[in-house]
Amino acid sequence: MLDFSLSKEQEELQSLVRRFTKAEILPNIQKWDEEHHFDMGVVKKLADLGLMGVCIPEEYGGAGMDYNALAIVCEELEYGDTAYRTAVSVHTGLNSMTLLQWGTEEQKQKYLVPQAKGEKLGAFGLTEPDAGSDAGSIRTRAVRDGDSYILNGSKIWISMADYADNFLIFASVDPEKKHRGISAFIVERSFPGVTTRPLKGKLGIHGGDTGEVILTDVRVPAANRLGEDGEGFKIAMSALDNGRFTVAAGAAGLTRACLDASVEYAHTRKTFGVEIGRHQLVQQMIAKMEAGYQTSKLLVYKVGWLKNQGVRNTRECSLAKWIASDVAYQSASDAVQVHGAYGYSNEYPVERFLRNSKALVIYEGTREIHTVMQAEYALGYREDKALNRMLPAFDAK
Ligand code: COS
Repeated sequence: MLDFSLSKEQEELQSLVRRFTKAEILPNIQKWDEEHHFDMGVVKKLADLGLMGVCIPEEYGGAGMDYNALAIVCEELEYGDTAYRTAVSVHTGLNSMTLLQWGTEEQKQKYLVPQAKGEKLGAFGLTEPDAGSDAGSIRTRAVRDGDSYILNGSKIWISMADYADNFLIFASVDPEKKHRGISAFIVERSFPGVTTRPLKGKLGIHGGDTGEVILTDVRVPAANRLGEDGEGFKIAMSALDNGRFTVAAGAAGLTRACLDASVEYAHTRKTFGVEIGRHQLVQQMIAKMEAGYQTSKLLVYKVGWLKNQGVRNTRECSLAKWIASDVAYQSASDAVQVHGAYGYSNEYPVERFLRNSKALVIYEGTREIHTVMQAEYALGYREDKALNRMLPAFDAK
């Protein structure tokens, strides 16, 4: 059966997050963006509503909804601002869902439960100054020492670095084995030797937190290793299958924000004696936003549908992330164009949309990485193997 409708529960969730964004984010976001302020009060309220672990099963402290519920949360939050969707992406998509997929029961009880409840915040540390797209080349080292590992290295472009309680850190236990020598570790901020510092000078997401995580002789118990030694690269990639899903869903929200702002402006601004919405070249930009929004949503919900069945969705997720982020970037650029000179100033939100949208085409796999992946799938050079641990299917009981 093919069903494009939202369930009653999903509709209620959508209207809850829509109201939340309208009340808590939209009235403040321009000021927060100007002041480079990330508001933890918003995260606290999201946690109180159960939205920091919406698709985590109830037995692990989450709201127990399906994976498309996470897409709904991300779309609605990014309608307000990319910063808050990014917080959910790293906390739920990249960290908590990875614990759900790969964690032992003990690790889930200790780390996933408080994260799903939003009592603790999670982040994800893969990227390094010299390893972004080429994630298999990370240099952070983990050396076994009795029943722990000693970690040294640094991670960069880490969203929520300054606020997270727990990091999922990827480090090499055997550099000669390249990507097969990487392991994954749950690292608490409180572990001696962990320091973070914010990154300055970003083009966009001024209302969000991005930083560096520096690890200096950090002793991590072996019990905090996720999966086996050498499984870290697969764990990172499977985490990205969830993170990219949240980015794609958020991108749809950003595109909808561009569309709504452009439609409103096109009705109010007049040139040549008519509102600019009557001009066909403006209509063309608006039509492309509408088509892009609908296309993005179809791709995103298909990925959620696959996740609900517990099947691998790397290919579909990469496609959704690539298309939805490209659409958001193009829509934001066109939204500025529709607004003309006013769009170039912060009197209207579209300049923020344009600055924020650029991040979407870069993080969690650049446009170019996803283009190559799609070509490799189509050409038969890339094939997804079965994994020993899958994200659990959604049990609709
Ligand atoms: N889930 C689980 N395992 C995966 C996987 C996934 N989604 N994707 C790949 N793997 C496994 C493969 O099965 C392969 O296993 P074996 O070693 O047993 O053969 C291994 O990981 C290596 O995969 P692959 O051959 O696909 O690696 P490549 O070097 O060809 O490509 C790309 C990897 C470029 C696709 C990858 O490095 C990538 O996505 N880079 C972008 C990183 C990124 O998004 N960074 C953003 C960080 S967050 S801001």
